[in-house]
Amino acid sequence: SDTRKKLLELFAEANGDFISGQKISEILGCSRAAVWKHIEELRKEGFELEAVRRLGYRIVSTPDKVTANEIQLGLKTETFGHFVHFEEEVASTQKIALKLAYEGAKEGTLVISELQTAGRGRMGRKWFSPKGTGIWMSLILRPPIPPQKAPQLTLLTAVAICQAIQQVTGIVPDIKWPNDILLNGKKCVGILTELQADPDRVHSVIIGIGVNVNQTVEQFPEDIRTIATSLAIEKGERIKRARLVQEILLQLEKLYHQYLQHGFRPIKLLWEGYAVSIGKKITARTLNGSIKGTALGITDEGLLMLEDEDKHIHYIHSADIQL
Ligand code: BTX
Repeated sequence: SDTRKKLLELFAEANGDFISGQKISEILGCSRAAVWKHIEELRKEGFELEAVRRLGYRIVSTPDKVTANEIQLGLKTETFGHFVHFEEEVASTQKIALKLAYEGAKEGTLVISELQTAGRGRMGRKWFSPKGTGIWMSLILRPPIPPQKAPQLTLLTAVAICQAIQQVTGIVPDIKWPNDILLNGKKCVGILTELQADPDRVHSVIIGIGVNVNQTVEQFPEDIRTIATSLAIEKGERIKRARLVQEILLQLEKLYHQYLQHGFRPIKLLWEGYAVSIGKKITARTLNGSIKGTALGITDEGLLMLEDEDKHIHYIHSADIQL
């Protein structure tokens, strides 16, 4: 609710200091009893709040949850994440975001869950999304761009996530074209962009983001244990997921505005700074077969340029890359 949002903003501004019950009720325009009720609800969600007579309330600690409250406490974006649709458990956040987009949800609407029972990867693959350990979220965008430019948003998202990971953990990740983010060569993030469009106009783009945050090695299923990792494994400590969500939203919003104003060029330069495959010999497995060659870079549209042994350059829209 709006009152709840204001209350969380107050606590964020107070930065761990006390705020008097009187002041809260004045600013929120509600009774002291109503303030108390909101405080009780936050406690039920796992927020630890201290109440001291005469001093008022202060937040001692926040739970490691990804509820709307957790995400909005201290969120610095202009619009991204200002509306959050949270559920404890979903089949896939993509499905919900698609439905909300269809019903007219605003740009920047975020769908997020603690657990996905049918998390989706690309080309019908599965994305493993266990409870309470990762970030499983979908963001609704409505970019005024022609549909063929939509793949650029996948690359933009990858850059934003790398910047956010760097901000929060100090670790510098690598990007493998088009949508993998790697730490020490293992996959830590997956991005899935789904487009709803007419031939000449984009209705919405759903940006699906999966980040392995606090999983231990044993918590990965055996078939991906050697190829997957989490931030906690690489960093050696747990990370507050909501904090990372906030940073991802902030970096995404910044890059998105930059992109709409200045186009893909500046994003491309940032992307190349994180890319591992460029200049290397790789194999690209596409739906029409495999191509071996040297990755020259990406085009201004975001396609991969691959030079084969006959010096022929292939422009690739979608593939899996083996280094
Ligand atoms: P992808 O097709 O590039 O990667 C999927 C492949 O990655 C799987 O086949 C498997 O080998 C491996 N994999 C599966 N789960 C994990 C994991 N947790 N960590 C590392 N590797 C894994 C990538 O697809 C796009 C994933 C997007 C996921 C988000 S989560 C929120 C949103 N909702 C939803 O259903 N999907 C997106």
